Amino acid sequence: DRLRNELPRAIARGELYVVYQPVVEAKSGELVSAEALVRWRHKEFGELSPGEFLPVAEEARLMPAITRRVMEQAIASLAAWRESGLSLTISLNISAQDCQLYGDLVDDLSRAVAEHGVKPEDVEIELTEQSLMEHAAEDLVRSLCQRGFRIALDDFGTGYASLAYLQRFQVTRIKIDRSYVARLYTNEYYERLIRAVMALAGELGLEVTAEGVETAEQEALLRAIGVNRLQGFRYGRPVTASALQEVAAGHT
Ligand code: G
Ligand code: G
Ligand code: MN
Ligand code: NA
Repeated sequence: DRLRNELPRAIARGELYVVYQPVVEAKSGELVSAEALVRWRHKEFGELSPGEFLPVAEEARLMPAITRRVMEQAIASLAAWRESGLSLTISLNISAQDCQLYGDLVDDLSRAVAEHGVKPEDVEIELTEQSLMEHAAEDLVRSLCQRGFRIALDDFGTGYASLAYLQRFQVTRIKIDRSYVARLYTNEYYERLIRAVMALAGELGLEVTAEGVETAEQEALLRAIGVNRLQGFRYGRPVTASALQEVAAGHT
């Protein structure tokens, strides 16, 4: 189909770009981090979301080419924020296909942070349970940790064998999938589930971020439960790097 044919050139021409969604500290409400999310500015179709073109990229085995550019742009943005006095961290999504095919990922990422003068500790890599099931994931995660990058388990609760993976991989953060947050007030079960995740995280010394926070009620409950960080439309939609800087200015 058309997207499939156009994607390689779109990547080469830089039609893919990165937007950043704010992440706040639950206690203070302070902006502390941002998640990098890829977009495609298509000449005819306008802005395409990952849901529309990442499946095409997977099929064409183009995820590593995309991830390379997302990493480069995101690290450059992180450096720009920090130069302007904004002390944020950043998180990047790595797909299962990256684990399989992107052999130079850690080298490329290390080079990017070195070139831009940022610390690996300020870069968090989000992997899904599906990614961790890849054979190559164990070496990849170990090598990322050795270089000082942080590891987050994304979309927590939507995959398999989460508990085993928390032990086996050096995960430092769990991101609770937004489907759980969305159901918080529809069913008491979900509140108990998030409390259970917090207890588990406490035992294992992990931090927890809740995704998809939209309402004041959700925020109040998640804060009361002790979730560390909050992300969602309540704090902002994904925006360009410079727009995030303005969000931060309004924040303080
Ligand atoms: O930005 P949006 O809310 O539409 O993101 C949809 C999904 O696409 C998210 O679940 C996210 O994990 C995934 N995604 C967004 N950007 C990237 C990226 O750069 N790499 C990978 N692997 N996944 C991404
Ligand atoms: O990495 P992940 O797959 O979780 O990507 C986050 C996705 O969730 C993005 O597509 C983003 O646009 C979306 N998103 C972020 N915040 C919210 C929110 O508060 N509500 C909803 N419905 N979606 C959100
Ligand atoms: Mn994510
Ligand atoms: Na997620």
